Amino acid sequence: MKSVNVAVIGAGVVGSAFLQQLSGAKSAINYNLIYLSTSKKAVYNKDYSPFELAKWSQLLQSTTSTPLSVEDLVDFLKKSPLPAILVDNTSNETLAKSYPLFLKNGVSVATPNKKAFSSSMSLWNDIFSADNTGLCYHEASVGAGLPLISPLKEMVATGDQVEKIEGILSGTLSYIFNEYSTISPNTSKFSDIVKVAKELGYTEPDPRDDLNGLDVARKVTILARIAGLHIESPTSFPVQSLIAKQLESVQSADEYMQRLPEFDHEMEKLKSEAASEGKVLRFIGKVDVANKKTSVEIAKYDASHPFASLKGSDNVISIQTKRYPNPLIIQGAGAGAEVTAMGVLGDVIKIAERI
Ligand code: NHO
Repeated sequence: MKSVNVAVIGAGVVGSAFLQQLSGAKSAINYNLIYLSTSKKAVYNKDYSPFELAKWSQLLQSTTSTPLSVEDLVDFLKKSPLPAILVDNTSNETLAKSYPLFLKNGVSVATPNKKAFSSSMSLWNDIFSADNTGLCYHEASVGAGLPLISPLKEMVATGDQVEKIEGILSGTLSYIFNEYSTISPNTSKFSDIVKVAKELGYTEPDPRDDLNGLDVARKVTILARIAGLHIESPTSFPVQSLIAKQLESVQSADEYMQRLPEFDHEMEKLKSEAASEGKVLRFIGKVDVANKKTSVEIAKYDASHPFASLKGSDNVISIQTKRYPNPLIIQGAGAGAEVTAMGVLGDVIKIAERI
């Protein structure tokens, strides 16, 4: 039976779900967990002997070892007697920037961390350099476990021409707009919906981290680059922020939430304008390949459009290509630990089959 060595960094929301799924993976390959770390602790054996997956939590609790530095981890994994896969379940930027080092040394990478793929173009080029001997897969960096990146890459690799990509790519903002702007008119206030989303744990602790549009901009950067556009960074194209100017500098999330109702009229105006045209508002990312334009903005959609009938925190993406003039629509849960971990484990299995 083929075996691979797996090193996992990060055991938070996604990391724990990933470890749980790894222990039950239905694959013809054997996955040895040989390294596991959080920001403070690490578990590993210098002789690469694997530890029992089901006990990962106790092992992390009882260990007194600290994480290896990036350089030491690269060294440890490149000398692994079996093919090695690094799973980055953090949102750490320094680690993301070190992927080329792992990949050049034959260590493959699977990750939901958007940072590496939406930072500078030179980092992107280093990650996907033909000289790398490791593979890098990042399906869960956009749309959690939804199959978006893999089919898009396949379209491009087989010579299709991507013309337009449009999508609702944030689970949080999907929920907020699906509740706020409905096909049958409602009287909900934007501030009330944000409050409920926060209470349900759908938003970041400070909802401004969702409402500033940067998370969507990072996802748009990734999709646009796969489609062939040179996007220097997620701040190099227009991104509409949903935070009122006056509330940008407010200190705490609590104060922001308290003052949010003062600005309900601004969104209300857009919502009633859309309703008078039989449309709904959605917060979308757009890539127009022919015109080399990308954007993140509020857009209006007819009640009959697939984006208008979206439910809960689902994501949806529409990909129009030369071969798919009627766009390919991919829709489903785009947020949550289970589906995100599934995307990461799916990548690990693909890598293991190919290395
Ligand atoms: P946590 O729960 O904060 O866990 C991070 C772990 O990394 C901790 O164990 C921490 O100790 C460790 N860590 C941090 N820095 C480290 C370092 N330098 N060295 C070693 N360990 C370090 O984070 P999450 O939520 O588990 O997220 C992990 C990654 O998955 C992030 O890159 C995140 O962006 C990505 N991700 C998470 C989710 C999610 O469900 N939480 C989703 C997608 C991607 O689809 C999900 C989602 O909800 C998306 C979004 N909220 C939306 O669309 O609305």
